[in-house]
Amino acid sequence: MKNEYTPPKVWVHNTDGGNKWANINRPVSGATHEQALPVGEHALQLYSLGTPNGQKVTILLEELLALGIKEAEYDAYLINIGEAEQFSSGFVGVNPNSKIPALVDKSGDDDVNVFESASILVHLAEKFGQFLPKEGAGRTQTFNWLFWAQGSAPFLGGGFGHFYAYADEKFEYPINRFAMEAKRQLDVLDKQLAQHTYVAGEEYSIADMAIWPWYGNLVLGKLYDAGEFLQVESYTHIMRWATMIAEREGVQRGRLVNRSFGEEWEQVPERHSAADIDAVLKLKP
Ligand SMILES: N[C@@H](CCC(=O)N[C@@H](CS)C(=O)NCC(=O)O)C(=O)O
Repeated sequence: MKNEYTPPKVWVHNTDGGNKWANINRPVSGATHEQALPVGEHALQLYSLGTPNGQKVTILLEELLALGIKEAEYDAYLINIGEAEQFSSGFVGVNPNSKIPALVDKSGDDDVNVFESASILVHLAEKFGQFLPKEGAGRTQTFNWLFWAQGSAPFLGGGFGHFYAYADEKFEYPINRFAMEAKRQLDVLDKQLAQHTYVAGEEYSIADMAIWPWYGNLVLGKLYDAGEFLQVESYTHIMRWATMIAEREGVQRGRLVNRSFGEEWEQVPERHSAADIDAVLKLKP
């Protein structure tokens, strides 16, 4: 394929020609404006959006609440990344990396800021003693797959999803490269799920909660509309697992939180109590 672009000697930030998603980023970090974050009444304050990375955390919180753990009650505020809200001074104060999800745990003497979705999952799983084995091979296996998700999903989202679904122009080279990697990852996961009920073994864990929002949503046709292109039906073990996880009440509730897109019955932009989700689920056809 002919390369039409010759990189200049020094890269220059060019905002022409990008789409909405290309243009929200800058080559520097830090706040662009002064704006404090809202704070609710619960010990856990979540600042997020219902993308796959955001869903990981709200699924875990709803699973903890489903177990009857009242200390897992949380306020979830919407951070609209399309409107640059991740660059407010308040958000940057919690997460210097300006990406959702971010959590403030106010349960102790000092507030604890937690960012990176996997760090939030581990923080909450350890705090409440759930969904992460306390020791041994099961704990390591859970971490293996949790970190697999953190390392792999950016190729699915930032790579395949960006070029296949979001980029205004479709380029063969990056779509080919990232489709191949997405299918390789799906094959890795399919083979693991051929041997085990859940991703990290026979127990449901934070590894499933990290992986389902990306790879589960993808095979169930809820991400990028790429099912036919990637032939997702052929990953029968992922399909079995994705369908089983989708039936969990905690997952059905958690995936709606901080969602401001999709069907009306799927949107719970802010959550302060169970009633916020109940009210929206009543609209489900
Ligand atoms: N590795 C991070 C990735 C988080 C991430 O990429 N968040 C995206 C939304 S899914 C975001 O906030 N993007 C805003 C931006 O890039 O400015 C995590 O797992 O928490």
